[in-house]
Amino acid sequence: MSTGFFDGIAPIRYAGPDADGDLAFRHYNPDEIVLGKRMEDHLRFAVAYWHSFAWEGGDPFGGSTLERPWYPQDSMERAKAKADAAFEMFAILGQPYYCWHDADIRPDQGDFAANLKTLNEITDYLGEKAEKQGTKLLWGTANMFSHRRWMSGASTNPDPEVFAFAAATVKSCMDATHKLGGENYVLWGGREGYETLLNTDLSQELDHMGRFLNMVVEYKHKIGFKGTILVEPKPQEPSKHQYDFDAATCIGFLRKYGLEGEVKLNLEQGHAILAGHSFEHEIAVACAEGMLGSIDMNRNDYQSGWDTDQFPNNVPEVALAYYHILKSGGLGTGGTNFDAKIRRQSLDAEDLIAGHVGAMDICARGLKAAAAMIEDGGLEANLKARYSGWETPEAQAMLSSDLDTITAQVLAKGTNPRPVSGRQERLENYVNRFV
Ligand code: XUL
Ligand code: CO
Repeated sequence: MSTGFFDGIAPIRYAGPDADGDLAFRHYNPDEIVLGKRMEDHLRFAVAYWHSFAWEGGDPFGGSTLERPWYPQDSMERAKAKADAAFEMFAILGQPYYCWHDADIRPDQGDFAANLKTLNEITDYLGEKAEKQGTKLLWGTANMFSHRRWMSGASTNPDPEVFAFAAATVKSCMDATHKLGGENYVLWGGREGYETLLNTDLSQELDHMGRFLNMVVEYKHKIGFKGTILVEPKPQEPSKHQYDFDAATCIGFLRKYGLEGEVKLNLEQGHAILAGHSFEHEIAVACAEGMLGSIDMNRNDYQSGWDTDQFPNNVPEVALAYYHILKSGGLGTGGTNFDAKIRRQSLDAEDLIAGHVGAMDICARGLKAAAAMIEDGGLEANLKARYSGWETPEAQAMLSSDLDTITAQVLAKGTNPRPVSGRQERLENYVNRFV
C-alpha cells in the first residue's frame, strides 16, 4: 500500500551528463558495459534501511527532525507501511539491493520471543515485496548496540545472559537473512569494545568474541547459508575502544581464532577515516589477504571527527577505492551499501532520493575512472618497473638466504644502492587525468 510519501517522484533514469534537473542519473547507466561487465553488476548498490527509514533525524543534541507517515515506529502496521515506502524508494532509484538490522524493520516489542515473532512476520512481508519487485537482500545484521541491554557489549559482555541473548539474536537474524536469500551476513560490533580498562578483562572478552564468531560460522554451515559472513571494522564510537579497530586488526583477530578462510570484511569509508586511514588503504589491506567482502560507501566530515555517515561526493577518493576493488577481481558476493543518511535539515522525500542519486552517480564516475586506469595500465606498469629488481634469480634467492650469507655478498660485491625517485607527484598527476 502506498504511504504517499514518494508521490510525484518519477523513477530516476539515465539521461547522460547534460541531463536537466537534479533527479536524473548523469553517469550511472546500469546496462553500460565496463571492463566486460554491466555497471550495475560491478557496483551492486544497496540502500541502508536504518538511515533512510528508521533514523528520525536525531543527533547527540536534539531529537527527531523528520516527519514520516510510518512514525512512531512502534507497531506492526507502521512497520509494514515503512516497508511499503522503502520498496517504493528502491523502485524509484532502481536499487538492486537493500540491507537491514532486525531493529530497523520490526517494532520493538520488548522481550526476545515477542521480537522473534514480529521479525518473522515482517521478513515474510519483505520477502513477498522483494519477490514481486526483484529487489534482493545484500545483507542482514542484528542491532546489538542500541538497546540498554547491550551497553557493556554483546558477545563481549561480562554477563553470560547477555552473551546468550546475543547468540539467540544473531541466530534469528541469520535465519531471516537466509530465508530472504541474503547474499551476506554482517557483524558490526559497536559495543564490542570497552570504555575503561579499570573494569575490563580484555583477554577474556576477545576470547568470547572469537568463540561467538566461530558459532556464527558453524551455524552458517548447519543451515546451508551460502552467503559470506562479514565483520565490519571501526575504531571507536560508540565504544571508546572497539576491538575490530581496522582491517589489519580484524585480519589478525580472524587468524587468531581460525576464521581467516570463513569470514571477510565489510569496509566502510567513514570508519577508515576514523581509524586514521584512507578508504583505499583499508581496501588494499583486505585485498592483500584475499579478505575483501563488501563496502559501505559513506564518508565522514573531515573536520568534525564524528561518524557523520554522509553520502559520498568525492570522485578521486571513490575512484581509488574502486581501482583497488577492480584490481582484486571485484566485489564478489558483496556490494556498495550506502550506509549514509541525509542531513537532519533535509526534510523532504526528494532529499532522500537526491542523496542516493548523487551517490550512485559519484560511484559510477569513480568506477569508470578506475576502469580507465586499469585499461591504460599506467599505475600497474609503474609498479612493475619499481619492483623489477626483484625479478632476477639473485634477488629471489636472497629471500631463502640468511643474514650471514647476504652480508658476505654485500661485502664481496661492494653493494652501495643508488636511491631512485618514487615519482609520487607524477603518479598523482597521472590519476588526476582520469578523475
Ligand atoms: C555503524 C555502522 C553500522 C553497520 C551495520 O557505524 O556502520 O550501521 O554498517 O551494523
Ligand atoms: Co556501516
